[in-house]
Amino acid sequence: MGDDDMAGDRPGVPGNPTPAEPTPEEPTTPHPPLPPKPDQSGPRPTTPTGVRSRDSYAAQAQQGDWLTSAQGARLADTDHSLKAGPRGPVLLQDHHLREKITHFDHERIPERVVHARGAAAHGTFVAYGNASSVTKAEFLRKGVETPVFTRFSSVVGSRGSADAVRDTRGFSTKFYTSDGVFDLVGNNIPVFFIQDAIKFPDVVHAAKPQPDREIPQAQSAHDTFWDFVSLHTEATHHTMWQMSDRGIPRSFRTMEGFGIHTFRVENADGDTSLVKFHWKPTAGVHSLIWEEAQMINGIDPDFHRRDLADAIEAGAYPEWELGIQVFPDTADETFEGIDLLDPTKLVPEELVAVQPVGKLTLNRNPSNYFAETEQVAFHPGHLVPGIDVTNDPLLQGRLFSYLDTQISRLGGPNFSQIPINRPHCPVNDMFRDGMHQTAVHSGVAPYKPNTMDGGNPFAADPEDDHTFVDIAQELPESSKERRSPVSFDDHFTQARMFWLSLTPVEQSHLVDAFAFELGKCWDETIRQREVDVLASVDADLAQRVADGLGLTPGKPSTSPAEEAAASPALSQIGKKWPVDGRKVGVVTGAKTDPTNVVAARNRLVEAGMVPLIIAPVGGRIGDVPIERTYLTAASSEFDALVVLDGVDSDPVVDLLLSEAWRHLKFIAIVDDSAAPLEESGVPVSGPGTITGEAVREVVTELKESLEEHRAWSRADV
Ligand code: HDE
Repeated sequence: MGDDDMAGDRPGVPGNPTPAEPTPEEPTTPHPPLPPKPDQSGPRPTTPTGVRSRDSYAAQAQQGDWLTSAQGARLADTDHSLKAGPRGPVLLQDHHLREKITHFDHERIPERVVHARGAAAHGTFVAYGNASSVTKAEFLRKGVETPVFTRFSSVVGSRGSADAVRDTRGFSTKFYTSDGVFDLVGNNIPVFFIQDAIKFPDVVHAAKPQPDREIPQAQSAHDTFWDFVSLHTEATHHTMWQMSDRGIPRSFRTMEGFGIHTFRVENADGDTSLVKFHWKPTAGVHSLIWEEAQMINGIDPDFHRRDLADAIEAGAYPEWELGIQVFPDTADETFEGIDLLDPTKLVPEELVAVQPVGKLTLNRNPSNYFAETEQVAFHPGHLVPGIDVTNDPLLQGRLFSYLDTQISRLGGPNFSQIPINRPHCPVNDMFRDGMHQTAVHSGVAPYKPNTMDGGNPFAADPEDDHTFVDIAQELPESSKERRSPVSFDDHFTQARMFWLSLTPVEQSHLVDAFAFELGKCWDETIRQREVDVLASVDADLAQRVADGLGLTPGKPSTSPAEEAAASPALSQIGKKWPVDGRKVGVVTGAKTDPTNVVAARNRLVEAGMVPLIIAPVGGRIGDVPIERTYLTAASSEFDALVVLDGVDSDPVVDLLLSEAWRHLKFIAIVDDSAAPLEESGVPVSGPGTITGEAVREVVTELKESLEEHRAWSRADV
């Protein structure tokens, strides 16, 4: 039998599944002539940032042009139940009514127990090739392009919760590689709450809404959360990140991602290394301001979801570089005293640089939320040749959990046959039957060894780089026990490192977040206990949080933080980033010169930003459409404001300007627009205020300023 025969990838080879055929575009039975299609030449539905392509609607349409039953019978009426006369009772024999309602009754599946609220997109990943020195993973070979599906999520809230809550975010990518599916299921925070998977139900039960009243939704600002984390101090490092600006990202597009755990990789020569995965957004790492986030949750609960979809729709494709930190695979799995198996620790980039190994571009929105974003099933055990797990006890537990949860969420063991989960390479797994089986398997011998199907499937060659072989690892002699390594005991030093790495304005946000969250706890002993925990991290931090709560910090624990060096890479402030896709509100008034409106729009577009024209009422100014009226404009939608000439004072304009000011947004003023500013109490020449005679001048200066994201010099710290 030749190599080709052994490939085992063709339908019809005994034992192979016949892959479910893609749904045909057209029904197979001939139609009588169809009625003319409805006129679709009218204006297209628009999204806030642009025109939605008709294709995305077309893709949602079902096959054919007729309304049919689930069995394909054409229907003439789906608006009326079958009744004994127009005023009579509904008849049990109404099979269409019963079929329609029965299906509707079962439309919901269990939401994810964590990460229920999410948004996703399709894209591609292109490898730079430099990772091949440490891993033989095919998708990391130079120039290889791999289709991907990435899902972002919050953790605590339920499926309908708001996007801009203070929480950790999930960042999961499914790589459909030619060697099988690889899932990188990470977060936007590089460390985790717990060190051992057995504590996951505890931390999640503590963070979820309290069981008596099922409140608060999607918040950690409540007693049970702080009760748990103040007692379980290994959570401290993660909690510091969550209370920092990282807990309220500006956009999924401006989040870093982290695989958290250390993975073991193997190159083509059989050499192994330990690696940590990082995602670096090309748009920079940016966050919201807490008051702004709270407003957004009321004004636009879909803020992150909308931002991702709109950006892709507008062609501003979100991008990240995948990076790796590489460590020698030593017997103690430790680097410079940092235990690489402890998921509450990171390795500062100043010690080991993050090397970019490829680029992810998200360029297509899902056609159907449920089919794709809801049904996608990630699993850290979806590995490819060249990448393997380590003994991190958190990762080990995840290897059980993700498969297990899909069985109840997706209704059985065949979830990998759902289109979004299907590998893009041949599958010949000998798994048979089960709920929702869609493959029509041929052959009679789904067992091994066999002769009945000619021996198929055949074991792959372990020497072949495309075969998954578990990377061998010698284990030290040990006893069976429930215990963590002593090196896991330091809960505070890296929390202190994080605190020391933040700029003063970031530190003050973190202090305010602790004071806010603990201030929402009813039980004073819980507030006090967390302040005492912070005393083990840093005395200044603990004192400032205590001041906000009217408390006095207790003594540090017997094993407080050791001296720590700052890691400047952990701060989000001080760098410059591209401004592409940033939204700028252009405030106009009844007397604004239309030529200035055109100029502002054109200059902002040329500079890569997205202008949104705001006017007292809707319509057009000259040829320029008005995108927001004084009724629909909200400051939280804009990264900056440009105020044009001829704007009269108005309560809405006052509010827009004063909120933008409080939230450290740049405000650019053209010509004689000082009057509305004075009315709103915004200083005309304060930090982050740009004034100029001409539109060109202020837009140029605005672009340079916005590269720093916010007017940090305005912050009151
Ligand atoms: Fe998860 N996690 N997790 N988790 N996790 C799930 O799987 C779990 C952990 C993460 O967009 C669930 O399909 C355990 C760390 C993301 O679909 C579940 C433990 C990290 C997502 C589950 C962890 C994550 C999940 C719920 C402790 C960052 C969303 C539904 C060992 C590295 C994926 C599902 C998506 C989802 C279990 C810890 C990230 C229940 C037991 C650490 C991004 O299986």
